[in-house]
Amino acid sequence: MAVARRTQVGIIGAGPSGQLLARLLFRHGIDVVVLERRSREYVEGRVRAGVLEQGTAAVLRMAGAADRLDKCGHEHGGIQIAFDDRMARVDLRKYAEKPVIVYGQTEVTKDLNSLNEADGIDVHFEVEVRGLSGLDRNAARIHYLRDGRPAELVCDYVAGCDGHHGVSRSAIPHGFAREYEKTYPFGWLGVLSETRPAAPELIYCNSPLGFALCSQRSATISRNYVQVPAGHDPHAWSDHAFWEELRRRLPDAVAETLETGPSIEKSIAPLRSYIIEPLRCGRLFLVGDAAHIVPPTGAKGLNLAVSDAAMLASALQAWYAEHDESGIERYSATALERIWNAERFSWWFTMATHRLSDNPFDRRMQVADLDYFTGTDAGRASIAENYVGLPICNPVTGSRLA
Ligand code: FAS
Ligand code: PHB
Repeated sequence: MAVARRTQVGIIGAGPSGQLLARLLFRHGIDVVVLERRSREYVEGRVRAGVLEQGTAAVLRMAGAADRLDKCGHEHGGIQIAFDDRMARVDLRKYAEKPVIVYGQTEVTKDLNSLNEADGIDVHFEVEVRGLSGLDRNAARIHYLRDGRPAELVCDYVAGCDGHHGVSRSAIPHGFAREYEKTYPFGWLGVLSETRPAAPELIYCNSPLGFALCSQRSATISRNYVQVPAGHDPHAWSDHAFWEELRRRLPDAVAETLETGPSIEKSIAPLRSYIIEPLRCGRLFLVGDAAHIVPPTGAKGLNLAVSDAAMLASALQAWYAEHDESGIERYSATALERIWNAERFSWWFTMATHRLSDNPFDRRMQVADLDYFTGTDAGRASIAENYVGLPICNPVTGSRLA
């Protein structure tokens, strides 16, 4: 017999969007329950994003979850773009008046998990949500398995924070939503290593052999990527093969001083652009990767998950505090405006820096594109304002949230 529990907001997924949304709502006295299918160790062990926008840091401060970030995060005032045997710097402070912060997603997740546990927020790991019902009734129901036994969570609203491969989207009736998708014929082979970063700032590299990215987590931990064909097996790549390929793609001056070492983690992320519209279906709201996917080139995925969570939290706070429905009504349109901007930038930056074809014209167009965007004030300002992140808007007031 299913065990029914009641809460105000049921949250599916304890990734960054789910745990942050839970924290923002809890701190406004709203009752939440988070249901996560994986173990806490598994979730915290996933190596993903590395760059936070200032808006993301501001939202984490609002959630009381930025102490370690403010202590250990590294501000980066620029990024390097290497192409056509040259390297161009985009000065983020000059063209967008702010830096980005290098601080791994794993650290954000650990911070949120620890703080939510310390505050007694109702987070359940290793319980798998199987489906939703009642989205158009006076209460929604989340059906899940706990220790193999069926259970139900009855809630006013459901936040689908369950990532691209979650269940929440499947609860949307066929024909209700529109989906937009582009799958790229390549992925990113990423290696985490205890080696000195290749350079003080991130280097995005358009090489005739394919894209490469030199990123970092600290002064002693590097995160490097090379573009590989879709479907490659990360285990087919030895550490030596990875470092040699990365070295071949980097400018000589960087390759010569590259410090190599054993991989701590090695994985391949497929590249995809995806959006579903609208982000609301009755009592269900989609948040983060459950609603959209961007190629990681623009470092937007995690940052969009944070801005969605902040917007939905503001909307639900207005509803529970003043029965003001305006934010709930406007969450989807407000979030989608920022999401489409990030999708465009991530798509553009991917198409400009990755090996797309062997057609010499295509490559020459990429060089002309990067020449313009790194060689003019207008171009550099465009890259900078998108890379540091566009403002986060409050769907209730229409004013700037962060
Ligand atoms: P998440 O996918 O992080 O979390 C969803 C959670 O829901 C998961 O913990 C999952 O276990 C849980 N879940 C799913 N189905 C469930 C069910 N039925 N029941 C209960 N729980 C369920 N972004 C960047 O900016 N830079 C990067 O370099 C980068 N690299 C990435 C590499 C990979 C392999 C992936 C997949 C993503 C990467 N991203 C990157 C994007 C990533 O950071 C996401 O944007 C971010 O994790 C989104 O957070 P969430 O929306 O919380 O989704
Ligand atoms: C990372 O450090 O993992 C990272 C940084 C910037 C990106 C993507 C990934 O655009």
